[in-house]
Amino acid sequence: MRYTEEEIRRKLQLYFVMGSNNCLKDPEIVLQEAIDGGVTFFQFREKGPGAKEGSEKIQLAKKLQAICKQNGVPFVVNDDLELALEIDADGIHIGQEDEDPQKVRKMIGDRILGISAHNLDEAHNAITQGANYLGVGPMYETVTKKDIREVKGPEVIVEMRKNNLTIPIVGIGGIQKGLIKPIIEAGADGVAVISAISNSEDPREAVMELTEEIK
Ligand code: TZP
Ligand code: MG
Repeated sequence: MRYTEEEIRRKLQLYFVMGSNNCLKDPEIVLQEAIDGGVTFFQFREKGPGAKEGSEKIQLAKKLQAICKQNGVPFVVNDDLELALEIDADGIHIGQEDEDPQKVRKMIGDRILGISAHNLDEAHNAITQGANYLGVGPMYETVTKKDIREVKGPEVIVEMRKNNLTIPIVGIGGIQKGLIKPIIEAGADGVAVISAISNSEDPREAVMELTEEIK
């Protein structure tokens, strides 16, 4: 592993997920400000309406990766194995409907593999298939992602911890200021957010406010 399990766990504290269409201003500026505020992990998720493709997507990925590198923030790519390997990302995040995790693990070697899990069964499977961390959600209602599963809240993380799953976990989905405590108390190592940071006029300030709730 390039990152140990405990390093991943610690870095997951405030996990920023972002693509260009989530941003109110230049994504490079949003990411830099978010990192200045204390973001500890980053996922490049370039999808949905107006998302960049081909060489434009690669160029943006490289720019955001460079910002992460300068700041010691792990950089993972959402569901694009080819891109992750081409730019030598720190890892990849895949959903239940994406590529086969075992195939992905073979391709990425010891890079970070994050898998979305919505219930205990999916969590068990993801761990068996080599996940390094789980993204669990949606915690709350969100408008950022259209094809989401049923909202189960932080309780689904409680269930995973009760069943002795010790893998690093972040809660995701609809997480805004004031909603973080129940997720951490449920046993999550951190929270993953898009709009709470990317839709803020002041991403740095937004991150500082969110971080305050995790500590
Ligand atoms: N996966 C489950 S919910 C979600 C993703 C990518 C969207 C999270 O966005 P937001 O704005 O933090 O609710
Ligand atoms: Mg996906």
